[in-house]
Amino acid sequence: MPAPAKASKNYNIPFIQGVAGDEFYISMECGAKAEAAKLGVSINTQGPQKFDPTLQKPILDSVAASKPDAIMIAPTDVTAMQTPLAAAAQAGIKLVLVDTTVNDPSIAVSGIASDNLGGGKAAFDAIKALHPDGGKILVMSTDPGISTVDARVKGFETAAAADSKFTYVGVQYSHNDPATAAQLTSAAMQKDPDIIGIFATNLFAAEGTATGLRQAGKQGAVSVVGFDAGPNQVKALKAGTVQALVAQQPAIIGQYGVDAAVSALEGTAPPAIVQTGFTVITNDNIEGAAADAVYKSSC
Ligand code: T6T
Repeated sequence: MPAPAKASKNYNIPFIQGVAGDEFYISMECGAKAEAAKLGVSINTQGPQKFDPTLQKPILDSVAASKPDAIMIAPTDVTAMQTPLAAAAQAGIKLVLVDTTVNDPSIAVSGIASDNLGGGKAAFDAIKALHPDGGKILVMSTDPGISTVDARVKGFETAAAADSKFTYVGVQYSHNDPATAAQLTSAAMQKDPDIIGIFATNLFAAEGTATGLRQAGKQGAVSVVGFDAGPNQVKALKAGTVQALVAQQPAIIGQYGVDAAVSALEGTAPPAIVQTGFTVITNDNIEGAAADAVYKSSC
């Protein structure tokens, strides 16, 4: 992502998170703020209390009504956020989609996201490395219609389908609620006690999956690979309740988001799509090469 020089004016670029209080989006905000300070522009962050388009849409509508120069946003649903975003673009606001996207991202000047499909495959590979003889595997996701987690599920499913040693028992949706993920995990273990691995597609799904396995008395017996690497996920990794984490680069997504917005405002079109990478964290690299990949709880 080409970084623009200092902005010609102090642009107002609000950042609307997928959900408030999530260390992934907090780390993104930290990266965005640091870049904004460098370029001389302003970032104000807000997010809904739940990862829910009915709560995010009013925030977007009121931010758009304040006529900012640009908006950086992680849309909470590919369909429900399309029309409100199109309206904001129509009003002349430059949109940058960070993390998640919508069905038709052409309303935005740029979209910056992890390689979520590749991350889903990496999660399967991590389970396979732990269980080379294969077995039953499950996915714990959040909600259908969220571009990121849907791509992770797809990447995982495609890799699993290509390996006949593994039996994929399907995906469960926990609505981004750890307690629901815990209940669904316990129920899945009752139905299929021989599950050997679970891929949890985000931070809250991973937290709940580990709890559910503990409640089912299966902690340690079933491998958990979780997307995201908040401080709690790292604690779970070190405690052995989770075996691997696929850490995204939220601070870089935030940094690139500001770069894209400023470039567009200064009249240079940023790349339409920017893909960022991920790091697979295990107990073998958490104290070394992967230590910096851990998300922040505050900037
Ligand atoms: O996994 C991230 C993000 O990429 C996803 O779109 C929603 O969940 C997280 O924010 C983690 O909670």
